[in-house]
Amino acid sequence: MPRALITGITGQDGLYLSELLLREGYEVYGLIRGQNNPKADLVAREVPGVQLLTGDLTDLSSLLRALRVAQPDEVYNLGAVSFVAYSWEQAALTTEVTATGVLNILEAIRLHSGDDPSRIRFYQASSSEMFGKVQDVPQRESTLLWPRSPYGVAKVYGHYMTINYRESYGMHASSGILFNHESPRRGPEFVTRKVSMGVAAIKLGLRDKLTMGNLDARRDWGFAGDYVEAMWRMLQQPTASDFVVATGETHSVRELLECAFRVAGIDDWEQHIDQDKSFFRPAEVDLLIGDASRARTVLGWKPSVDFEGLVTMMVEADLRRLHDAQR
Ligand code: NDP
Ligand code: GDR
Repeated sequence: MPRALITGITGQDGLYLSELLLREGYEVYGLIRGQNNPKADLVAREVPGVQLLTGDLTDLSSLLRALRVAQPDEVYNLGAVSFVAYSWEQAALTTEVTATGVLNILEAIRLHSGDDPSRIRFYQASSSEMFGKVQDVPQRESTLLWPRSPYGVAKVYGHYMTINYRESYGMHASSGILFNHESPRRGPEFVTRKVSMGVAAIKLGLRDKLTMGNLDARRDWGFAGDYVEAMWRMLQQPTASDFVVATGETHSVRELLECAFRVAGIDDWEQHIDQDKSFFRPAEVDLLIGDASRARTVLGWKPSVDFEGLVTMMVEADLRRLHDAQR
């Protein structure tokens, strides 16, 4: 039975990835931080079968302990301070977790593996946010990185450190440059979920307005369930490398709103939107669109849910959830 250790188990991707690995017959361990993390219940409810180990990406010895217990064949490093807007407010913490945390887990694997650092396969959750002020359209593996947020800068560090451990120690370390991926499990601070929850509340008459930031930003949005499949496929390759994972379609936040209100059967959507400067970012990433040809050719990966399907899935899930909560 293969064994996997996932950091960031309580997040959106941790839940989808552990479902996939359990389906594939893995023994799955998840790293959870804090002495009484309230999301432990969520993990137990959504993915029973995952075994939780206490640890933190900022604490090297806790990572070594987790590796000793889990004895994993594969490690997926999904843990991060992942909300871009927040990274300006806590840039040092973001650096500690999202950048130095990657070094800590790589170093823990190297120390734990003894003579053969390649025996544990490693996945790093890199991000399209590293492309920032984009230098190519669409963005691919070879596009110059130009991050625009403390989060993006931290991810660039983790990305290059992963490549460096691969080249220095022969580790099987791969980096997935994933574009935005969403789902009904997305955190409420991210724009797609903020919109799906807000639209559902407006539809059920629980509120009238949704306050947004920049409506012109464009993102390449896919479904998280598809993207964790790409992570897993990367670690099944004989050699490690880096892959862009994206749908190849881009939509603005305005189009996201139009689509979400349409799904809920509301036509006069602009009446329900306010804008507030506090939701704008000090430096914006205006346009992201990924070229996932390499993932398609080498991994045989392609997305199964399009933009309309994704927004429909999220709005319908929030309508159901709110409706049930009212009963
Ligand atoms: P989430 O924000 O949903 O989850 C982040 C996870 O990191 C949570 O489980 C959180 O734990 C954990 N975490 C935070 N701080 C620490 C720490 N100090 N030590 C250990 N774990 C910690 O993110 P997603 O699931 O959406 O994303 C997964 C990864 O992929 C992240 O690294 C993200 O940056 C990256 N990524 C995401 C994309 C997306 O569109 N979703 C696109 C590209 C990359 P807790 O619950 O305790 O806070
Ligand atoms: P992003 O996702 O920054 O791309 O990072 P987010 O959903 O937060 O923002 C997407 C775009 O929407 C604009 N926007 C708003 N965003 C939020 N959160 N709230 C608003 O009210 C709002 N109005 C407009 C933003 O300005 C931005 O342009 C996500 C995270 O999952 C990262 O961890 C990951 O690496 C990248 O995706 C790829």
